[in-house]
Amino acid sequence: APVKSYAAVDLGASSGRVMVGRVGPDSLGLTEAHRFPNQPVRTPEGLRWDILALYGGVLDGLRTAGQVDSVGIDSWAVDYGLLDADGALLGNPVHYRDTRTEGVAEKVWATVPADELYARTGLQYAPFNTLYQLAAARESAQLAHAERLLLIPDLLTYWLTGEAGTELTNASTTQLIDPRTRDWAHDVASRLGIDLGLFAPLRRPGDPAGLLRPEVLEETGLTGPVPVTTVGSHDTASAVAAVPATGGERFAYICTGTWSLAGLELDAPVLTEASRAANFTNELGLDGTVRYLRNIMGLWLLQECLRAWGDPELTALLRAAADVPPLRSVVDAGDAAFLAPGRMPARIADACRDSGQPVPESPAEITRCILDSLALAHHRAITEAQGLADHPVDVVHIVGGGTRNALLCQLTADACGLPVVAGPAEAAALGNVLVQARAGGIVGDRTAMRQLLARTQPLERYEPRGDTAAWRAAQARLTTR
Ligand code: ADP
Ligand code: LRH
Repeated sequence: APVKSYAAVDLGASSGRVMVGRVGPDSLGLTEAHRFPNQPVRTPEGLRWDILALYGGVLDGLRTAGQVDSVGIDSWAVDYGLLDADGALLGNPVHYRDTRTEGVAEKVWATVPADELYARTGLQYAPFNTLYQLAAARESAQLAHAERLLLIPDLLTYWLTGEAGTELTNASTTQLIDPRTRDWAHDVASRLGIDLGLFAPLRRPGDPAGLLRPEVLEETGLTGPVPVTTVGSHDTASAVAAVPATGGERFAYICTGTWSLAGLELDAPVLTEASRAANFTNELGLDGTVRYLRNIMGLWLLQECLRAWGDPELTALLRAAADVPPLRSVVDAGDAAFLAPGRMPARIADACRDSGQPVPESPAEITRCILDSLALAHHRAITEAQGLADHPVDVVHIVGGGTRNALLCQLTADACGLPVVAGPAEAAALGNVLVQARAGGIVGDRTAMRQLLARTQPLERYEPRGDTAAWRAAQARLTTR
């Protein structure tokens, strides 16, 4: 039986990687060709992605990956580059943690009220949704000169192939898509003066996205033609596609990395007022599915602390955190107050003090506070999602880099009172690879993709320990202030 090779470019907020997946009808292997840091830069204008360094990393990775049957690209959501009439990039893409969107939402809601916006787009409120970024940029010279807007994976695809498109799962994070029709919300855009003509035509996972340009072939040493295939270009869409749930399982998922994205895969969006109040989002997944989930600050909290502490060794720190008494103090890991970079240990200490809890001091204590808080937020999101969507689950799948953190996985099982199946760690890359393989006819439908993952990927199972009373008490310390 044929085995094909696919390059998955997966750009996370903390690192970018080019992975090579080898897929046969009953086999799936993944190796890392190249990993490179993703280091945003604070310029006089604000926080910017170093898009040229990322593109350089992609080219280096493709060179190392060697000859492949196809290439797919996914990255973090919502951000974009603007192109002028010549197709040239206008400035460095703005980072979603940049402060330019502060206070913008209120202005948007004066035109389209928040409840109406939710009913039309199903998207959570987050200051960085593309809609608010575009509203913030409204008067800018850059936007005035722009002819095209390309989301980050679409921008890199354009640089690799010369062809422009807008991939649907990632487009669903702009807040300009109607999750019921899976098409643009034209009325919302026009009322806000957002020109949907900036966006290239919609593409769906599996659609062809062009061929590597001759210059790219030359630079990477690959022999053409090498097609680029549209994948679930939102990293979370690719990661959810790679949840190794076996048929019939009633599951919730948590994609853990810089963020924790915790929720359910549904057939239809939940657009109720209760869902809006709980700030759940309805993003689009593979094959018209809905990713009904909540954004939780995730391991960003720990990443920022590590940076403040001069990057100590993680394994030793996690071992020490495991020995700290549990649930001494917790913070609300869903609180957007933790969005911006900087001073993270102090901000966590402040949040504990303000809620009348002991203040964690050592790195081990602060790390334990973060992991307890994430587990608590995971539990809360999964519990609320089940209620709001009327969709009970029996098991929680954790995928992404956080599966390498056994303490976090165990605490999540404990807090949820449910078994956790952890893995794969490189879920986004695997989802990316499998959509390419499906387009190439190597694997079948979504269920077949998941069964292949469950058969081939190493997974870790965590059973819940103790009862959930201590977790409920900790939650009460946060919600009854
Ligand atoms: P992103 O895609 O958002 O850049 P990843 O899915 O790569 O994030 O996950 C990165 C996170 O995974 C890190 O912040 C770290 O907390 C965790 N992680 C990575 N490797 C390990 C490890 N060996 N032990 C514990 N945690 C790890
Ligand atoms: C995770 C992610 C998440 C978005 C955020 C901006 O990488 O794509 O799904 O909400 O970045």
